Amino acid sequence: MFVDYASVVIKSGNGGQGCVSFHREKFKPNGGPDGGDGGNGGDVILIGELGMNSLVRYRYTPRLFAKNGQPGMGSNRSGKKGKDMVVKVPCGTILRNTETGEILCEIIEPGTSVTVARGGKGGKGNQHFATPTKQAPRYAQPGLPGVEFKAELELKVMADIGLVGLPNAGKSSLISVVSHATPKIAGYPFTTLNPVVGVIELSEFRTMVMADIPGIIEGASEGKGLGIQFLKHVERTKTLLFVIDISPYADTPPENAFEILHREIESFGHGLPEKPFLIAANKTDLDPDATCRDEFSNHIPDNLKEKFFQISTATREGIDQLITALDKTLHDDLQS
Ligand SMILES: Nc1nc2c(ncn2[C@@H]2O[C@H](COP(=O)(O)OP(=O)(O)OP(=O)(O)O)[C@@H](O)[C@H]2O)c(=O)[nH]1
Ligand SMILES: [Mg+2]
Repeated sequence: MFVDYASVVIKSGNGGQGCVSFHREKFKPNGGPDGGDGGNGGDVILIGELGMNSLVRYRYTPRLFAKNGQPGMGSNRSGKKGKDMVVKVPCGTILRNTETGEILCEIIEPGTSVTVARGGKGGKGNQHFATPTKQAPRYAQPGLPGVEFKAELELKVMADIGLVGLPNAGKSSLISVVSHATPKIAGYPFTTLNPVVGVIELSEFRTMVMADIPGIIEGASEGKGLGIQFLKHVERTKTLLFVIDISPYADTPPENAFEILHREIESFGHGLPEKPFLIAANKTDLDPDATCRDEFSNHIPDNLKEKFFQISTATREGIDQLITALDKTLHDDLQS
């Protein structure tokens, strides 16, 4: 199941109580105050996790509670800090306060961490309150309470490039050859059920992020197949890449596939039809004499010819040229 939404309760830990205690030792009456401080309560921290692509675990464990700080003890021993609650989330997750609707944070990069609820401060032990006139204070601070609120986690996959294609076109195969992503690949439709994100390494330490989403079929906008709700995951991408199976074994002729994809994107709207795009004609290894791809290419209007790339994820033919072109499209988009 792919879950891109979870209602949770966030609670940071309470600070531990400061301690009232006096030093005791044989033959040393009236030892001074030695009550230790309470430990601070644990924080609730969101952290972006590479390779995670669903919020499903928070449907089952919605209570994101950090631990309370331990109380202080005698002999100046401080209480332990409460354990933080580290909440791993997929990149592209936002956290919203349910009551106010305020967006508290957005995790974009893997490894980014944001403290969303700070633990209460531990109380000071009585050792801090001794004064020349009051050498035996019987007072220590209580710990401060943590914070608690209801919130919503919501995921929208973040990527530069969104792969759009019919089932079996080879979208997952493409992301697996250009990045370290390891999606499931198989020769039956709807192999991909959850969006998968892969990072493509370019020269000079630059990267671009690609999102593989489930296949779209004709009528998806009316709910056929897995529907088009997954297109919302490419809403935030800058460029779309239509992946089209041009092999003689394709279930749908490539020119029809291209039209279907365009129609479904139009029905979905949300800015997708206006996005720049490229077309990857995949599985050229199954078209050795180039008849299929030439025929498809003849159907492509002249003004789209420069967007047309022939690739094979099996032999890697044309992959480097495609990556270079995607990089350029992103670059041009940035400058415009
Ligand atoms: N010969 C050949 N087979 C390919 C190529 N690319 C993908 N395939 C095969 O096509 C089938 C479908 O590949 P996937 O990558 O799972 O396709 P998909 O578009 O992700 O499919 P869904 O997730 O179902 O939408 C698999 O059996 C792949 O091995 C290619 O370039 N050449
Ligand atoms: Mg797939």
